[in-house]
Amino acid sequence: MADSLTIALSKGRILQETLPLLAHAGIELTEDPDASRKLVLETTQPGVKVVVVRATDVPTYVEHGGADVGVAGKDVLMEYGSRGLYEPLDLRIARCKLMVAGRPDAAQPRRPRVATKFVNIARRYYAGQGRQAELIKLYGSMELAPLVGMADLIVDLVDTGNTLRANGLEPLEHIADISSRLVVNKASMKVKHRPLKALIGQLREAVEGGQ
Ligand code: PRT
Ligand code: MG
Repeated sequence: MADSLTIALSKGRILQETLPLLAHAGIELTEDPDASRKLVLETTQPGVKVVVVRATDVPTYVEHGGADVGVAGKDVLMEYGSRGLYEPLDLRIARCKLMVAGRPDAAQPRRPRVATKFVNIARRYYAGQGRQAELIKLYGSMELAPLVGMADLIVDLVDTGNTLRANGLEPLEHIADISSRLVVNKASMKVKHRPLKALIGQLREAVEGGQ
């Protein structure tokens, strides 16, 4: 029982990019997650399960013991506030940048309206710079807000920049470099120290091997 582990992952790029790292640790899914509607997936290691949750729910599952470990973007962790979690390893996957973006030549008011799903990050960023901003919370498609005149700026993740460009926006200020991190439940780290230490070690090896 002490060797059982539950791993929280989100579907999409985090699942896809984490699976090769887990394979290096000898953990492989026994069924195709894309072909399955199951939320609990068995693996080739008896006792080791993968649970599939929303990306923004990963820290909650891990902090509250719904999973022993998880993989979450640094953006999600910065927004969540990850004091209740250990963050032992940068997996260097799902990399992108958190940026302020807007129309290339728009004059900015002294107190711009900033639309974002990252309101905590944006609040800290503007406060840290001693600048004012009116934050508007959205849950997706932030790029739309400046186009319909609802916001002057957005704070969003940028990878290739194609999404911004397609909407007549450009990156203006860099807030943080983002990659996904392994997070661990604090109680699990004590109670399941041996299997977790082994897992973290093998994942570190996979990351450093450039997998
Ligand atoms: O989709 P869902 O609402 O379920 O959740 P989610 O959007 O949080 O999950 P998902 O799987 O889309 O993203 C999970 C994690 O991947 C994020 O928390 C980031 O840490 C990381 N990541 C890496 C990205 C990107 N790259 C990325 N490009 N997450 C989102 N994007 C989006 C971005 O928001 C924008 O809409 O892609 C668009 C920009 O991409 P480019 O290439 O056009 O610049
Ligand atoms: Mg998404």
